[in-house]
Amino acid sequence: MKRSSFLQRTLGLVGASFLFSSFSSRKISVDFSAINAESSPFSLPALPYSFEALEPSIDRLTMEIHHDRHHKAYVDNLNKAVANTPMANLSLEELIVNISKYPVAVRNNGGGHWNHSFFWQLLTPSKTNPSQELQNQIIKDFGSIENFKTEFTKAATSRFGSGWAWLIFKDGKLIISSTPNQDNPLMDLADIKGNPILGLDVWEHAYYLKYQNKRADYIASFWNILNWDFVSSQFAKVNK
Ligand code: MN3
Repeated sequence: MKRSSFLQRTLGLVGASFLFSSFSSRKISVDFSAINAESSPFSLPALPYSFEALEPSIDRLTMEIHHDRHHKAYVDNLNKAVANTPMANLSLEELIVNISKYPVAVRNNGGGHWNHSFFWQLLTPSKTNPSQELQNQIIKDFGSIENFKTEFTKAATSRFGSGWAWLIFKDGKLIISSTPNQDNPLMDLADIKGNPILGLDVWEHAYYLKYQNKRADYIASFWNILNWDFVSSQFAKVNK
């Protein structure tokens, strides 16, 4: 399969699915296929909820700084890194899947833009549950939902320094992995490559104001605001 179709399958219909999902309260619908196909100049996507919507799990100020400053900086620095180079003509998807060819500033900031655009969709103030299809796969690969959460929490807790924990689908199986910095499993240089269906930002900037050094407490709260509808939609696209 061509890499572009691989990515389109992973992310292409997210925007459309949101329009008809339980997200009717969303103020703005983000079309992930548009983000994937975006090229320079890149832009900061709006959050699909208000800054305070995820309280008390994630506080308003953390969300505001995380989105308006950190994510914006990735976008701005990505634009600077590709300006006046042949990379300015490439889509975010094309940069990410061949990231080993490009400068480290593109890896860090392109990864930062992709990962955060993905992450905002993974959070919701609404109560959601995994689809039956996804539940079955989790039980098959991890024994139970609770055991999956335990294993994912271990990966997220033990990632040293800054990075991400991921749930990816690869060769018919769900696998937990983690990456350093702003790398992700779509990058050609990832240790474990695959389709991400869930990712958790464990950089201190994601939780330090409220949780200080207690990353485990942040991860425990994450399960309360995880958007299982989005994870399920991602899984449905890659499980074909
Ligand atoms: Mn972050």
